[in-house]
Amino acid sequence: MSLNLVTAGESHGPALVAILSGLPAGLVLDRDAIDADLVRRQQGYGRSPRQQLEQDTVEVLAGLRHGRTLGTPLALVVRNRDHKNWEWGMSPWPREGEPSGKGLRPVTLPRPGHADLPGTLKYGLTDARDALERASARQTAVAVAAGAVAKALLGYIEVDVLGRVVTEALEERIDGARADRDTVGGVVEVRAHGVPPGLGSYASKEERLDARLASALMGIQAVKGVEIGAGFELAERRGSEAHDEILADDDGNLYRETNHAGGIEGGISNGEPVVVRAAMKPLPTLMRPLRSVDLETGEPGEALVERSDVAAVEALAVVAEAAVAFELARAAREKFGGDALGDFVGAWRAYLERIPWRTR
Ligand code: EPS
Repeated sequence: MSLNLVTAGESHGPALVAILSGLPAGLVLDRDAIDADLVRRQQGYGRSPRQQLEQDTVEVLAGLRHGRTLGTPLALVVRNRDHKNWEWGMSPWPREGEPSGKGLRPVTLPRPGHADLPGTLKYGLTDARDALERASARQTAVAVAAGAVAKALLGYIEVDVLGRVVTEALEERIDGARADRDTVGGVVEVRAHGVPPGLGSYASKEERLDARLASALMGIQAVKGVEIGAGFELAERRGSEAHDEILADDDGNLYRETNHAGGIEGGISNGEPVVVRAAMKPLPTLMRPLRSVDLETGEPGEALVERSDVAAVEALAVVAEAAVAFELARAAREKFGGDALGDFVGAWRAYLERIPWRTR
């Protein structure tokens, strides 16, 4: 039994859509809790005026009845309020005579750092908007909704996931960048407490929990670096200072006093908190643009300038939390299975009773 997620949607299209399959039946979903995460993602210092236009809320179109999952695919929708301002520009089938709108003005000056150029080359496009609309981090709204569902499932096995910004003086850096018409990135950390030992496997690289978390985090727009536990710092340490000694309490339950491994050894969770970090590059839409080339004329020019965020690091903390929660929930579904929620929770409980593990 595995959890799967497919999303669709463009930044200024009508809506973002997610289909989640592999949830057990009977999971209680609280719409307010999902919406609360959507609000968290929209907040944060340095976001664009777009966030005043959007008031993200989730709609469930399938897979839920009377607030409980049916064990069938769950269909989530987050609508784009800004779409009404782009309606003609984003129309799938504009009718003759309809106003072209700003969305139809072709984008031909790709922004360094965005998907504009590689997307245009890859898909044989003449308008980089056809690339940037899906590449946009707007898509993370529905991924956060899916992550909130994953967190609801993890709640039943007492796993708690929380993301935060670890970058220092972020607000000052954002103020400075805004004044210079520039952008900044930053670092976020996600910690998951209560993760039982045994999620993931060394059997293949696809099953390794650390590889899966790294892939999930690297899959978020603008992420350029990921580390697990002490990560890159471990390369500087000696083995005796890098590894987490194994201790037993009076009842014979095993625990660690340190967690440099970030809760994962051999691609498997070891019972300690799972700790991961992601580094975000500065956003590529610059009000004082970098050099680019007009793809239509071949002439040098300046990259596209349009409304954007100065930073979205605080949003990344929420998005990364959702990505980690989803991946942990997926690994937990593989380990504990069950068509009904009770089977899933029962398997978790029985497993914990038979292993000598002490939660911190
Ligand atoms: C984004 C550009 C901006 C961001 C957007 C991601 O969009 P707009 O051009 O409409 O202002 O606001 O993020 C969101 C809309 C969001 O909800 O996170 C980009 O180019 O990636």
